[in-house]
Amino acid sequence: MLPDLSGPALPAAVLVRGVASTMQRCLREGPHEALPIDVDRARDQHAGYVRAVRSLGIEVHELPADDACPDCCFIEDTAVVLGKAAVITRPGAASRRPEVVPVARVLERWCEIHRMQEPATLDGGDVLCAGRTLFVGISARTNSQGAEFLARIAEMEGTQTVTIPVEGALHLKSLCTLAGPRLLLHTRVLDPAPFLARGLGCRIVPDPQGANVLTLGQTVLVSASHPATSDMISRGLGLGTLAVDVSEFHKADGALTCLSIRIPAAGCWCA
Ligand code: CIR
Repeated sequence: MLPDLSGPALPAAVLVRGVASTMQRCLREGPHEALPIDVDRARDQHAGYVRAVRSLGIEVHELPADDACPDCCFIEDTAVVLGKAAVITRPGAASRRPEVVPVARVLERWCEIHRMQEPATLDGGDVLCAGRTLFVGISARTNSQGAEFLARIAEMEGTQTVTIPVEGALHLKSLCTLAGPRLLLHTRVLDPAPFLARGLGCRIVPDPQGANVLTLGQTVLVSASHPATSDMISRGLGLGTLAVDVSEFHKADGALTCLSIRIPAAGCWCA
């Protein structure tokens, strides 16, 4: 079934995963790499994120953290849900591969499962679904075999795939996300040409690290660390925003989308 692009794009449910007590040992290479991570604060912020999602009337399923997986709260990277299909990824970082096991077990309840195999690698942070087009970043974490695997499943769901080379950022969605099925918010360093070519409107966000927002229905969740971006979205674009403090996750190269997997309602698009 092709997704309905006129609807409110509210996911049927969202999966999140708790913060490991070992989170200080997570993978990091971004601008905040040297800053210590406060795990208790990260847990409070995670609870705030869950509250914000629930406040929109969305059902949230929380998987417990695993201390053997310091990055486990970044659940987005472990699976991509497309219509009735869920692709269980093979994350680009070997240390993150065990994270997929409990995620697959939960998604099995709702979706038809497709497991990515070696040598394919893909992180969900590299996948941006804009209505009937899937943009997949080819990055240090996602290779062309991973993108091809996903493209085959997407095609069965009526969605075409376009690959985008990602440089100077961890994932494609570190550089751009959607404020609606046809509106891309991106940083200055991303070339919008492939998105414009497929009919998307493109707007630059003022904060260099501010492009990762999470659109849920009519509301755009924005990091409280990026007030100028929030202002641009609310005043400039006239969209409803909700500021969420995710500063501890920024220190680990994460932001808003990475903390959840969105399960679209039947026949609907969601970010
Ligand atoms: C990592 O390097 O894999 C984690 N520390 C951060 C992952 C963020 N994921 C995402 O934005 N989708």
